[in-house]
Amino acid sequence: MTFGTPADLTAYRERGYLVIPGALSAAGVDAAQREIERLHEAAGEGTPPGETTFQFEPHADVRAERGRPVLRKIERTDLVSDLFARLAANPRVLAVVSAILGPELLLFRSTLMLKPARHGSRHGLHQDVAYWPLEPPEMVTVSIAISASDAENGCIHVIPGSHRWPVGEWGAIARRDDAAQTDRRDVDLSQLRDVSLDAGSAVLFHSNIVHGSGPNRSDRPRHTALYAYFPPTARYMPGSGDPPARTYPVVAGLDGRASVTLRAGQSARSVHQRR
Ligand SMILES: O=C(O)CCC(=O)C(=O)O
Repeated sequence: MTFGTPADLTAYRERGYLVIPGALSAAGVDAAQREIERLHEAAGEGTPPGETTFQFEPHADVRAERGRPVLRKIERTDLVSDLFARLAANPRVLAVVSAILGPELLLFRSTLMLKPARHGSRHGLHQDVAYWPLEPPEMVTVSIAISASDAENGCIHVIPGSHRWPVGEWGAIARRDDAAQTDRRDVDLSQLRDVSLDAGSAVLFHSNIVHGSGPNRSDRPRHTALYAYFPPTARYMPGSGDPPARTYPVVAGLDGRASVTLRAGQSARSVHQRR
């Protein structure tokens, strides 16, 4: 099946998101699920040095269950897992992302969002660009379902078309299961749409779209591998909580270099040309 057709891109531009069926084969899903098991064991041994972080589920009443840590997410999976590093360059996903952002791509995030059975908490509504230090804020996130996801186990939900809204303030993202999806009064929650996915399918969304996810009230886990991509023209504009420089992996282009370190005001294009 071809992805990234003109019709797909028109749908993406209108709604701000697009489902990519079958990004991963059944064997690919099995391997990713086994890798998540392995990472849970690594998390039990403590967070490795560097940028990778294992974040425990803040709203679970236990830190571990049956000997396994109850994790909410793992950031910079590309540094601790060859499998999740390679998955960032999944050809079906990259075909669509490069049709939107261009052929040269860097990775802003490589994250596992984890919702163990009965534990994953609510992810409040937000726009990613409100938190990300890149200008212009034209990025694409892809969330690849490693387990089937639906409203019962806390799938992603989006407000179609909200990628055209101005960037707003959203408050806390990690929320208790019984908390509201947002504290904002001006957001019409009847517009929210659940994006159910089969294991191996993916949803690609604009970095300005209003989205979040529900709690996991089921006996099934809901795990997803999330990648955010940006083009080499985007400039690093650190806010007060950001480091003065950050190194980003290159996924495609820039003459095959592995990563680029950006200081305030720099883009990967300007740094690469100066080599
Ligand atoms: O996958 C989820 O549960 C939500 C992820 C999300 O909204 C984000 O990381 O920006």
